This record gives sequence, structure tokens and C-alpha cells, in this order.
Amino acid sequence: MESLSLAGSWVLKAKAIQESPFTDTESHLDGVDLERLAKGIPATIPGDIVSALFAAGLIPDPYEGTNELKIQWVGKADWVLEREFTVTTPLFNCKRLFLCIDVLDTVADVYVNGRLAGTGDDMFIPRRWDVQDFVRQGKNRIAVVIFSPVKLAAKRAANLSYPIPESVYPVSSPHRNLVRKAQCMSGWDWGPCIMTGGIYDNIAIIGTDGPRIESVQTRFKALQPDTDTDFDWESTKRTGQTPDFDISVAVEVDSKEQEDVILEILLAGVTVRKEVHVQEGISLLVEHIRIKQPLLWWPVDQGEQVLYKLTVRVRGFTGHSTPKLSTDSDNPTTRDVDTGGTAPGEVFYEVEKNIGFRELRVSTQNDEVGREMTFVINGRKVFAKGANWIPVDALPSRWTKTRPGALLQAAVAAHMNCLRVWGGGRYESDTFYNLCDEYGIMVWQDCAFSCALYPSDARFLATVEEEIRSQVKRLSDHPSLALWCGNNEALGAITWYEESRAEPERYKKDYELLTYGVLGRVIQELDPDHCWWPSSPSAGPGDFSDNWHADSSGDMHFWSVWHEAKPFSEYLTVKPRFCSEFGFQSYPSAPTIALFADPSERFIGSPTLKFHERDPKGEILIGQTMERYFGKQKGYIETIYASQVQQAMAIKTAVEFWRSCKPRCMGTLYWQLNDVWPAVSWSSIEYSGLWKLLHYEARRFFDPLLPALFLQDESIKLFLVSDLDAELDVTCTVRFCAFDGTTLAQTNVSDRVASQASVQLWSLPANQVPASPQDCYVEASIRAHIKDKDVHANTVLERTSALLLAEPKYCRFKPARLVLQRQERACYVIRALGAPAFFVQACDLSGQGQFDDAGFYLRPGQTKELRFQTLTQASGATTANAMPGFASQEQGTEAHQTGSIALFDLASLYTPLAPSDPSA
Ligand code: BMA
Repeated sequence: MESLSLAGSWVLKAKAIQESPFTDTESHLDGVDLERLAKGIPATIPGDIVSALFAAGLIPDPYEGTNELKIQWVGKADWVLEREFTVTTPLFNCKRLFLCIDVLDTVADVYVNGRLAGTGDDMFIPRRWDVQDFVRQGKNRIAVVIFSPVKLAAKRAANLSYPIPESVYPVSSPHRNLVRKAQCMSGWDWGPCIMTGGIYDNIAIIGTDGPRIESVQTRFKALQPDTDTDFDWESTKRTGQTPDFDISVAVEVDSKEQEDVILEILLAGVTVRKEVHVQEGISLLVEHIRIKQPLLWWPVDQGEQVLYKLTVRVRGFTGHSTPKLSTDSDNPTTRDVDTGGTAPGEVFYEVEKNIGFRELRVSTQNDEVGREMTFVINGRKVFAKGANWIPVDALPSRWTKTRPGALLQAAVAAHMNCLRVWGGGRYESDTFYNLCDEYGIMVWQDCAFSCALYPSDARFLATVEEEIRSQVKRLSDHPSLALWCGNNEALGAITWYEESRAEPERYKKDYELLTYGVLGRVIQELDPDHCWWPSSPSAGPGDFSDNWHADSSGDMHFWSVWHEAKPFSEYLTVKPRFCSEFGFQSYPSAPTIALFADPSERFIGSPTLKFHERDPKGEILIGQTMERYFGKQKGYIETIYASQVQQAMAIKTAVEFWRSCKPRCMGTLYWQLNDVWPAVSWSSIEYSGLWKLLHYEARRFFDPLLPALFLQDESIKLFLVSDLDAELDVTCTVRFCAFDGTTLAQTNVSDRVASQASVQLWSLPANQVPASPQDCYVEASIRAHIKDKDVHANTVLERTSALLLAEPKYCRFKPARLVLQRQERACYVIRALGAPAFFVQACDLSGQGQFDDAGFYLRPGQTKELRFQTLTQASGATTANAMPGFASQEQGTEAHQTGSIALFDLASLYTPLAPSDPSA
């Protein structure tokens, strides 16, 4: 197997820049050096067109100010990406040569040495074109013509026999639903419209002297050791016994002609080698392997993420005879199956991947409430905790290997065991899923359809069929993959538009043809062991009811608190089975705003800040909620802080209550984890990589051991929610405290909490609180002894939670004096003197980094250690080199030498804090 990567320096040329009828963007062509565009500019591949134009200085930074509007012409032009490449003898002499492109975005013709090698019109279909007859030894040229997706969408819309509506956003490109491109590239209510194109992930010429492997898919069956009976997971709870696994390895071999080859499979110390006959074209070979009690793969916080390497090879023969290998049953390491005794020869093609031994299913069985939606891993029901994932950047050139890593590490740090790859984005890169396997993050995988209705004509359905076939074959073996979902909100969308409300049956038919007729059929054919879920939200397969706020079955999207401006207490009026979307917006931190707003525009309500707020009601909703809970805030950084506190409070209220509803509710995925550009949004991690207070709070409300303290139905309730697979002996002290820290009343309770259970430990009618809600708060301190698990015996877990009993604006806080002192290098201690402090944050306004905790509660006099983490940014933060992720702590200590650390707590919103003096 030979390969030649075509990544690197290419040339980008404008093929056609037609003046389009769509919007008046032509003016933005002024000043664009069309001559340079016609001559060609450097472009890095993998990468996208807009990034190349920005790098060449031909367009302004698309993220800064309102520059996005100046670059809309790019999506209306046709472009050519081209380069030369040299084919050496070993590659040229291969019997077969393929041009392989992982992601070709989107509508493109690909020429090799001037001849059309292939065309594409779906960015989600990896391309494998036979270019044997196109390539010559030595110098070659590849040219990729990328046509305007904007023009194509308009043309297709004009040819529709009836309108097919889609949701549009403040800056968006019309008819996005008619082109198979990541939907959010056309603009969303948190992202810019950048209709760029290009070549992403890998592009290479692959050479092989024999058949190649088109796909490898495995299926797992857990068996009672040494038997063929299904494994009884219930029993392991008592015995701790683990299953054998029977794995079927299905290998699609693509051969130019009929021939005999050797199929070789290596897994967990077992090697299977078999002489097989393959047809011309695709042959499907299935081999079974039994692995004796392998170590299991578990999601994070439930066990280890044990991975095993699976290697599959297609080999030739050497013609030499091989000694008959041992076939005795107790040493099944190598099983040589009728290779006719000939030793395996050259490896024509090899595929390697990591797999994990586990059984992961989604239980949707009926129960007294309705139909549950529960992830069951290795027989254990696991509460899914996490968020919705959108693409890591609006500019594909920044879809680097490191970007997902930093975000996924931040997800694991917040105890997230599940991420929903949302349908308006892309099927993520292999790096993403490999890291989810490694980190133990279960993946809810949407198909790439969102907030629109879609065509059901034969051409569209055929394209989608090819798309989903290639994606299922690519992804189905990841142990982290938990569920396939047909789309985001496309079922609900049938009720959203005038046209579809007028003729629901027509659009329902379109929906069924696509969602069931293609997506469901293919997914259940190629990956029958994974749950197939038609739409999010929905009540499940075959149920077309709009499950928007139905909390008895299936998954729910709960948006009353944000989109309907309801109070946080509204979250306690529903008990979803699985809430896969709910969110609240906040402003990003001042350093992140500085990435896109000039100093003169760094104030709340500035035109630039408004431009980076894509929810038309966003600014009003943030402001209204702030008035409702905090009172009007004046200061710029105070308002940012307050907006992040209210976002954290909102989602904390929802998650703590819904987790306490376990096992009725078995999943909470908040909207959204990350940002595609620096903006005002629902994210918990800013585009710069800085954590909002929500992400720190997520680390607390997703903690496997959670004291959930909340006010409901005129009662204060305390639940202890455990995702631990062990019984707990719990003692708890509940104290009512005045805002000077004195204890007004105290209760001690003790209880036993079963593994994975939620138990109400205490409650008190609100009218029995020892002081007015404005004058006190309640604090719960938990000590939990892990009872039975030998490894954890005698481990004691401590948790504290505090709850205000009135809106912060009414609480008569006694201002604490917060003192931040540097110990050594990046280690600090923060102390609250004189009073308790709530939602404490030490914020580095210089943008060099952040502290490793924020938004926490401090009792009077309590000290807390903090470490400073530096953002791994190249100096001088511009959007181009915002690389989320934190370097080791040591470097960034100069921030506070420059006095750029601002200290906040809730009381500081009402009585400004004395500036923190680090030397104090
Ligand atoms: C849901 C999501 C996204 C959207 C979010 C916030 O609809 O599916 O489409 O960004 O709400 O409005």
C-alpha cells in the first residue's frame, strides 16, 4: 500500500465572480484585488476558501466587527483550487490508484491532468475515485472546481414544484436545505453566514497492488463465559463476572477482478487468517471471533475506557507453504482457516481501528409514566449528562486536530459523559470520535438535517442514501457511539411554516420518505445494534406527535425559560424522560469580546456586540432576566459577570431538578457546549477557549455525587443524586444562615443512598424558614461514605451546596471582602472575609487565561486554592489564532502583576468590592 498526501500548498483562483441577484453585496467587491484572484493566491489544504482569502489579506477578518457582511460575495463565486504533485515509481507501479478526499465541500468537479476524475455535491460523502488511468509518473496536476453553493441552492429552489421552507436567521443564505452542506454554514442564531468551500480532513492518492478494504464493521454479542447463551448483565451486579464476546467482523473488499486473497484479522491477541475468494467490485466477508472476558469499555465516571486495536488486512500469497498452525480450542490465539497452507504474502490493504467491548443500548420501554429513554451500558442504566456540540469553527481551515481535543477535555472535566453532535453541523472528524472513545464520552449522533423541511425527490434521496451509508460505515464501530438520530427538529418543523401548516400531509410524506425511507432504513440495515431515533425531539420511531414539551416519553427540547422568557422555576414544572436541549444565553468575557470588537465598541448594546448576537431577542432576554433576578446592571464587566451568573443559575436549576427526578429523567444535554466564532450565545465555552461560569457550574451540577437543593411548591428540598456504582452512607447538615454567616438554624440528617439513585434527604416548607428569604440562605453539607466497593471502601466524599431563597437583587447581602493572594507561581488562595460570598469569580481581564475554578460559594473566612491556567494562544489574541486549550499553569502569572484580575461575587453587583490587592 502506497500513499501520497496532497495536503499542503495549493493555489486558489476565482473561476467566476458573477454579480448575483440575491443581496447588495456587490459593493463589497470594491477594493477586492480581482486580478490577484484571477491569477491565484496561496491556499493551505486541508482548508477553506474564505480562510485563504483572509490569509492573503484579500478580505478582512470575517469575525471582526461586521466584516461578515463584506464577504458574502465569496459564496456566490465559483473557485478553483489546484496544485501539482509528483508520483514516484513505487506509487505509479501500484496496480490500483485512488484519489481519496475525506470532505469535499460541496459542489465540485475534480480534474486530474485536465480530465474529470469525479464530481461531488454532498460534503458528507467521502470520495474514493479510481484515477489509475489519469495519473502519470512524475508531474501531475489536480484542479478542484468548487461551484457556488448559494447559486446552486437558488437554482434548485427555482426548480421546485412546491416550496420547501427552512428556518432563516439574521444573516443567512437562502435555501440551505436544498444543498448537502453543513446547514449552519449558511448562518444560525449563534453563528455567521460563511458559505465557504474547500477540502477538509485528508486528501491523498492511495496505491495498492491488490484489492482494497472499503469498510470494516463489527457487531458484538455478550455471552456467558464458555457458553453461547446471552450474557445476563443483572448477574454481574452480584458476581462481578464479565462476559465473553462474539464479534462479527464484516469486511467489504473492493477488487478490480475475481481473485483469491488472504483475509487477516487481529484482535485482542487472536489472529484469524483465511483464504477467501473475492468478486470483481465489492465482496462482503464476515468472520466471527470469540474473545474471552475482555476488559469492558465504560463511559467516563462509570469505569475505564478500555480500547483494543482491531487490524484487518487483505494479503496476497507467498506461494510458500506454512506450518499448520495450532487449532486447539484452548489456545485460539491464531486460527489458520484453510489457507491451503500457503503463507500470507504482501499486505495489499490494511485497516486499523480501536474498538471497545461493551453493550450500549437505549432502553425505550414503556413504564408507568410513558416510555423511558435511558442509556444502558453493560447492563447499567446511566444518566446521560452533557451538552450539544456544534462545529468547532465557522471556518473549516480551523477544524484542526487539536480543536476538538481541548473542548472534549473541558467536557470531561465537567463530568460530561454524553455529547450530542447536533444535526445542523457536520458528521465530525475521526479525531473527534477517537477522542470520545478515549475519554468515555457517549455520542448522540444526529444526521445532518436541522430546523427545515427537506426534499424527497429521487436525486436528493439517492445522494442522502450514499451519504448515510458512508457515514454509518465510518462511525458505527466507535464504542462511544450511542444513538443515531434522523435530524434536529425536522419533525417539529412541519408545524412551523405557513406552507407546511397549510398542507401538512405533503410535507409529512416528504419527511417520512427521507427520515424513515432512507435514514432509518439504512441505519438499521448497516448498524442494527445502535438505537435509531427518528428526530430530536420526538417520542420515538413511528410517533409523529410534536414532542416539544411532552415529558412522558422520548426526548424533549425545553425552551420555555429562554425563548418564552419564563422564570427559572419553569424548569421545575416538567420532568422530561430525556432533555436533549435547553439553554440560556450570556455575554462572553471581556477578553473574548475584544477578539471581535474595537475598544470603542466594547460596551453592552454596542452595534458590534449586537451584530454578534444572532438571536433577535437575545439582548432583550438577557436584559429582562437580569432585571428580574439582579436588577439593572450598569458596568460593562459587571453586566458580563451577571449575565454569566444568570446563565449558570438557569441551567443549574434545570439540571439539579431533572437529575433529582432520576430514574424518570435519565438525560440532560444543555444547549450548547462551544461557539463557532466569538459571539453572544448559549455556549459554556467561549470561542477563545475561556470557560464561562456555566462551564464551571456544569462541573458541579454534573458531579457524580450531587446535592440538589431547590425550592419547589413552597418547599425547600434537598436531594442527593448519585451516579456512583456503590451504596453510600450519608450524613448531612442543613443550615439556615444569615448573610453575615451566622447560623440561624441547623438540622442533621443521615440516610443510605443506593447506587445510581436519587434520594430526598430533607425538605422544609418555605414558610418555616427562620428568617425572611431576603435575609438568609440555606446551605447543605454532605459527607458520603462509599459502602461496598472494596477499592473505594472508606472513601468519604464531601459536597456543599448553597441556595438563595430570593432573587439576588432582594437579598440583603453583607458584602464580603474577597482577598486573592498569590502563593507561588500560578497558585493562589482566595478568601472571603466577614461574610459568605456567592458565585465568586477571579477574572483575568487581560485574556491570558483563567483560574481553575469560578462561580463557587465561600463561607465567611473560608479559603480556597486557585490555579491560574494560561490560554495556549499565540501572543496578541486575534480570532485567527485563537486556539482553545490551556498551557501548563506556570507561565501566565504576569496577568495579575498588571492588576488585570477583577474579583466578583454576587454582593459585588450591589456594593462594589475593594480592588483585590494580590500582595495583601
Ligand atoms: C434549537 C437548536 C438550534 C438553535 C437553538 C437555540 O433549535 O436546535 O437550532 O440554535 O435551539 O435557538
